[in-house]
Amino acid sequence: MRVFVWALVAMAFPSSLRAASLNDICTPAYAKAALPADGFFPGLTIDPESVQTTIALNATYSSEWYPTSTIDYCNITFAYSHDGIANDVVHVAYWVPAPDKFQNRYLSTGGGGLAINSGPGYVPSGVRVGAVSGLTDGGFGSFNTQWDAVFLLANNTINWQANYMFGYQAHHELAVLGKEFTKKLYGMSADTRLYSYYQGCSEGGREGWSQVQRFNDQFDGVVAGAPAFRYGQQQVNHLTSNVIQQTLNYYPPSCELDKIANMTIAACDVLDGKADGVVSRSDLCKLQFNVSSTIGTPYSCAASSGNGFGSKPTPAQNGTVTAEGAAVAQTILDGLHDSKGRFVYMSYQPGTTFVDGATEYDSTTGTWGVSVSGLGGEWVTRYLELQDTSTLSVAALSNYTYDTLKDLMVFGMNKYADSLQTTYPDLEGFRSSGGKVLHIHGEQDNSIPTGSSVHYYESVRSVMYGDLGYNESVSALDEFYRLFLVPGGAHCGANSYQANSSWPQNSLQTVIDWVESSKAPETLDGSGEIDTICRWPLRPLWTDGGATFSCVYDQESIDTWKYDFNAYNLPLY
Ligand SMILES: *[C@@H]1O[C@H](CO)[C@@H](O)[C@H](O)[C@H]1NC(C)=O
Ligand SMILES: *[C@@H]1O[C@H](CO)[C@@H](O)[C@H](O)[C@H]1NC(C)=O
Ligand SMILES: *[C@@H]1O[C@H](CO)[C@@H](O)[C@H](O)[C@H]1NC(C)=O
Ligand SMILES: *[C@@H]1O[C@H](CO)[C@@H](O)[C@H](O)[C@H]1NC(C)=O
Ligand SMILES: *[C@@H]1O[C@H](CO)[C@@H](O)[C@H](O)[C@H]1NC(C)=O
Ligand SMILES: *[C@@H]1O[C@H](CO)[C@@H](O)[C@H](O)[C@H]1NC(C)=O
Ligand SMILES: *[C@@H]1O[C@H](CO)[C@@H](O)[C@H](O)[C@H]1NC(C)=O
Ligand SMILES: *[C@@H]1O[C@H](CO)[C@@H](O)[C@H](O)[C@H]1NC(C)=O
Ligand SMILES: *[C@@H]1O[C@H](CO)[C@@H](O)[C@H](O)[C@H]1NC(C)=O
Ligand SMILES: [Ca+2]
Repeated sequence: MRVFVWALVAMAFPSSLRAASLNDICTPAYAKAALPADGFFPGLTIDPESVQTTIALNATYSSEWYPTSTIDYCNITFAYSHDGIANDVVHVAYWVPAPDKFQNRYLSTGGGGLAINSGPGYVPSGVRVGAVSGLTDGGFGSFNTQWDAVFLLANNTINWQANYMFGYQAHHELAVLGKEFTKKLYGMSADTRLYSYYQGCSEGGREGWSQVQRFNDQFDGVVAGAPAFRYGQQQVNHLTSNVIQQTLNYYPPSCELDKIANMTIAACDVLDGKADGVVSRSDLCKLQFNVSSTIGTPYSCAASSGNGFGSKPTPAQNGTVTAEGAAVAQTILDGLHDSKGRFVYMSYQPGTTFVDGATEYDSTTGTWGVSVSGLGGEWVTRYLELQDTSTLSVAALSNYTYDTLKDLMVFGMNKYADSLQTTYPDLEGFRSSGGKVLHIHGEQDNSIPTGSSVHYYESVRSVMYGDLGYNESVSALDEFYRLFLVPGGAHCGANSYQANSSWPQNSLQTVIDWVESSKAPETLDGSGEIDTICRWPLRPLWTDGGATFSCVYDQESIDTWKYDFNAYNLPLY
């Protein structure tokens, strides 16, 4: 039966000819005939009967990651399994453009948080530029099943297959299968080049880097936003604000921390030379703003039902900023230090809101207390303690010190060194294969420190070009790896607290131009009130009262982004 269908399809649509329309290719029979051949990817077996196709016409998508677009596509899904693993099913979905819109491109898209895909979040970005655009379910059960649902086989027993699939393997398979499927689907001749790309942010940024660090010629161009890499540190770091409050024994009312953030924004806005409500130079803010200056300022907030990142309902509040509140904020901004005062991990930039520092109001006692960070808590209970729970209890946290956090960071970094840490700094293989990476991070990210990206850039620079002078090594990196910090940008998007901030909406097109037309981006288009985003290590600066803009080299500012992680005996890349 299978052979018969193949023969029929092959006759109807000879692979050397392009199909006429999206309707023609959007059938299970046509898609089946384009599946990678048996043995194409040793160890994987594709199930031809699993193929499903869904056509969508005139569908409009909007995102901060690509201009609003109306597209036609066919969503083609199929399943495969890993040889030797019982009950293993991995689903992949590819959004396929019409044959006359196809531009010899393939795009993989990434996930966020504990999800390995973003559903329809990024795939339109590829379809609109003529790319087949893929996503994977990692083998976790369905496109909507998150990794944490399958990470443990039982309490104390890790599902290592799921761990490595999340870490990097699923994306490798998605891309290798996707590229072959694309070539066959459109009947590309052997000498026609298929360009391959990746786009993702947060966990999706980490997934992008996981590929760049391992699979040299898999992607020609990668857009990696705010990567959740240095995973062992990153996830535990969400608990740092909780432990600081506990150690200083002060739990600021939500309105007090919000006021401190707003006053920081108001004071630091102008340091970049333009009063636009955007802190474009958080490094100058770090050098010049003293949180103590907020002490005594009145604040008031209306009652709120809570919003985002698990924050809790809050009552109507008024008060004045206290010395204790300012001390908590300053200690958070200083980053995690161990009991010997050694530096363990960096914090968010000043001007960000204190999401990890959210506290919880107890209406019975009328007091504020700890609200354990969900991302940080689940990392500890499920991934480090191997218990099937997403909640770290307040009682358990009450035992934690700064040293506990450091120990948890080191434990996780080591345990998942080859799957999740994702900071391998030698990119020579990727470079020599001709790959290009566009690395983007909001300078006011409150979930993944902006400095985390700067530090990785610095690790790559020093590992690959440590024998060159600073500017010479930056020039060498410029050939294939460019980092852009988005002024005022929050976590993977514009910042609601800095309304004139924006997000570069053309990043995929930018990396395409770099790869296909050798147009390396000097700056990025900010797609908003701030239209130019400087390339690291250059920093934005307005002069003449905001009339003149330039990207400047400022050594004192650059130095604020250099970290000496002296709490570790090994280099922390
Ligand atoms: C899609 O939009 C175009 C232009 O507006 C229109 O001509 C076409 O009929 C629409 N197709 C469908 C399927 O709605
Ligand atoms: C693609 O199609 C599959 C199967 O119909 C569906 O489960 C999935 O949600 C679709 N994915 C997207 C991103 O549209
Ligand atoms: C944002 O920019 C607009 C236009 O330049 C300006 O009128 C407005 O005051 C700015 N917003 C803030 C909060 O500064
Ligand atoms: C911030 O101000 C306080 C109070 O004036 C002062 O004690 C502290 O040293 C200042 N910090 C810095 C880094 O200047
Ligand atoms: C501030 O709190 C006091 C005492 O709880 C209350 O009387 C007053 O109405 C509050 N003011 C505002 C602006 O909420
Ligand atoms: C697994 O651990 C969780 C959290 O400690 C616990 O609630 C659950 O009962 C345990 N499951 C089994 C089967 O023991
Ligand atoms: C806190 O630490 C003490 C001493 O190590 C231990 O006995 C206790 O069980 C811990 N409490 C929690 C809730 O983990
Ligand atoms: C790097 O070049 C800039 C000019 O772009 C110059 O101002 C700076 O001093 C140089 N830095 C070093 C460390 O040589
Ligand atoms: C801080 O600013 C935001 C808007 O940017 C506003 O919604 C909020 O009420 C302010 N918070 C305080 C405490 O003033
Ligand atoms: Ca500004």
